[in-house]
Amino acid sequence: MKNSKTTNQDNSDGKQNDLEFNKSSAQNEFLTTNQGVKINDDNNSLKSGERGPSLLEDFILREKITHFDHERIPERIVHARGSGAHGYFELYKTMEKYTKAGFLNDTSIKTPVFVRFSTVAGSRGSTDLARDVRGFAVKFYTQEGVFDLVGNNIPVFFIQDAMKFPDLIHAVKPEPHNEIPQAASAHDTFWDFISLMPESMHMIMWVMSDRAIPRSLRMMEGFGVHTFRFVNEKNESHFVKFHWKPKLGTHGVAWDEAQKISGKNPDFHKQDLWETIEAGNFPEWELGVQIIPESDEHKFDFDLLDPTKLVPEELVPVTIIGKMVLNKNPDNFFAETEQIAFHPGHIVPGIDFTNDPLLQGRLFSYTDTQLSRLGSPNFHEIPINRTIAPMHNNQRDGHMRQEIAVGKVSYHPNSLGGGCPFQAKMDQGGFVSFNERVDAHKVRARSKSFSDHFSQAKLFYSSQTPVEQDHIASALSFELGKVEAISVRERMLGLLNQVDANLAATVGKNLGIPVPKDIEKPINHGVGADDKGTQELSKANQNIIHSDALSMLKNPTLSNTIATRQIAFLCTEGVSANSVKAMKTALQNAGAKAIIIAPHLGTIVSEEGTEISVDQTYKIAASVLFDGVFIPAGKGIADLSKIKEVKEFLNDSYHHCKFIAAEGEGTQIIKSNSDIKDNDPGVLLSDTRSDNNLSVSFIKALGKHRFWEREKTL
Ligand code: HDE
Repeated sequence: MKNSKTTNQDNSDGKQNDLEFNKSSAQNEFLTTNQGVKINDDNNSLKSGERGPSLLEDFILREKITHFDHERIPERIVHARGSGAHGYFELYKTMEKYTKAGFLNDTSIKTPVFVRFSTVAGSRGSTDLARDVRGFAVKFYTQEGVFDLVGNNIPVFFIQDAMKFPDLIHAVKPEPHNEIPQAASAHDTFWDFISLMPESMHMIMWVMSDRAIPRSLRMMEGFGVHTFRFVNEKNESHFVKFHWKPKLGTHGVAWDEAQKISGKNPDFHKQDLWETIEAGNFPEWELGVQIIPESDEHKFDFDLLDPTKLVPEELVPVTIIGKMVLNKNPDNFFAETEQIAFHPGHIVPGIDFTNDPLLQGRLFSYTDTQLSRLGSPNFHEIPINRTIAPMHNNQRDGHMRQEIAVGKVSYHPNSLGGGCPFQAKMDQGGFVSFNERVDAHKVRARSKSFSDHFSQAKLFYSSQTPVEQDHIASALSFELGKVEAISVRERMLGLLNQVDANLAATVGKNLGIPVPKDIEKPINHGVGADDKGTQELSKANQNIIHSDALSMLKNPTLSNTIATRQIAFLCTEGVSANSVKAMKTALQNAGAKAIIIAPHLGTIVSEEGTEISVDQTYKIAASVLFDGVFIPAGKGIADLSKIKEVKEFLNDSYHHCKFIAAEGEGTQIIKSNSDIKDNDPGVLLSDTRSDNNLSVSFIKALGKHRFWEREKTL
């Protein structure tokens, strides 16, 4: 029954209760075995005499060790490294013109969600700051069943057909003979594969950009990647692309910084997400859709079914329809973040698939993978995976079945069970696939309309600012510099040359090899046999050579907020408490956090004689873990020059293009550092103590995130 679609029911509570039911706490309880027998001694195994052999009959020891032996489950074959959070989705305006999905029709419904962010290539224990695509998977617990939007932070993908996915992943994972390198694409097998797959060039531009090294999971865009369908009550279909736009803007870090963060704090993103949610600074994203009428399917000079292409926002604007707020950390990482099972095939009435051949392959893969990862077709019964919609069917048994299905009828049709459970008609909320007409020959081929691999790679590259283009060239030089096979490097230069000749020349110079004149023919994937693709596309975006939305620095939705940014205050005994307080208050009022760093923990005594609590020492703190740095005034501040970590801190901040501010005596620390140019516009100095103008300009500067222009002077 389509029962509660129009009711104003707070579903977030519904899900919480469902999960609550499975929670356990040992507070004020006896220790027991799994069978509920109270344990008298949990420190000693049962032995034949105090110094004798352990006895096989020790059911308590055996139960404990056996359970321990099986605590690990296989990690995800891709996206193993992840961080998750609970939250909710709220709709701003009804989308009923396009879709009948209840949670996208009724603005009074608050839909609970669980989101899992991930890297792709690394193992479960790998670093957060690997250069990689980030998974952005959202499970909506809607009143009509579970809808999973299993996307990435990049709107396109490496390959066009599911057939190539195992090859792509084999190529990027550590090389099989020596299991090196972990969580990195900078190695021969990855670039060998890519150099033979021109269709990956658009995605490669994104992965070599700073999108692949985000500052925070909270500062990434998300994309559904494939074209999906919205289907309305009249059974009309529109194509739809999904976008998540972060309220905090989209920001990356410097590559050298990413590598250092991986050493200083490999859990940087996981911890950042956890701590901001604990602090009540709930991250938010707005959900946007690009909607394309069925009649416009062939209007573009790319194919909507090709997952290596995006629809430029200049051609089809993104309409913002709602927001997602993440407001609760999981209680148990394993039970929730690890056991959650996403699937692009989890859709609800009103949403449907297209024939994107990558999406079609995914529709098989995700149930299949849970069978080996979670071990049973009953993974939907794990609390985090349960639907909040009523669930009844004739599926039975299997490993670890939780439900006790009563009665003898487990088949349809039946008369002995009164015909229950009933099939739902379409107007009762039954899912009916969109009745797309398909009339074609059975072929193993790729559509001709998929064969332009470079136009959008060029569009992406040319839409970047010069700084962003430099970062792409540096990333490619790093990655290909780690490749040993010269032939692979050469082949890559040939492909890059088709994106941008200057880019290829810069990378070639760094690699010490000329850009090859004869470009190797791309591998032929059997393009051209499909009848649909032979249609002439009408080249609607031929004129788009620039799209600001593709650049992180020019993106019109760029946010200048400094909310939740971490600013390091370099302090020591004799620092001015007034100077610290004035800047700290100004930053806090703007939503940022001041972290007091000093030679020792506990408290330091200020110039004014008051005590200041210390958050971190110079042994723990590192510039790469902060967004900006401030050196306060104070008679004792000159002592900072005696602390060797301070120089490293400031130099790293400077090299990573962070904004640096100092006032009063603090300015001397900058002026005496020969590695820092004190006339650099990103270095803000003031001789005045507790300078209000300084804090105003520092906050404004921090809102720009980085002073990337400095790179030219380094
Ligand atoms: Fe996935 N992918 N994928 N993928 N994917 C998995 O499913 C797969 C693809 C994505 O946080 C696996 O439960 C195939 C595109 C995310 O749990 C697996 C193909 C996009 C996550 C799988 C793709 C994604 C996965 C591994 C090509 C962006 C993590 C464990 C046909 C739109 C979800 C699992 C989480 C996870 C297969 C391509 C996103 C093996 C076969 C394109 C965010 O089933």
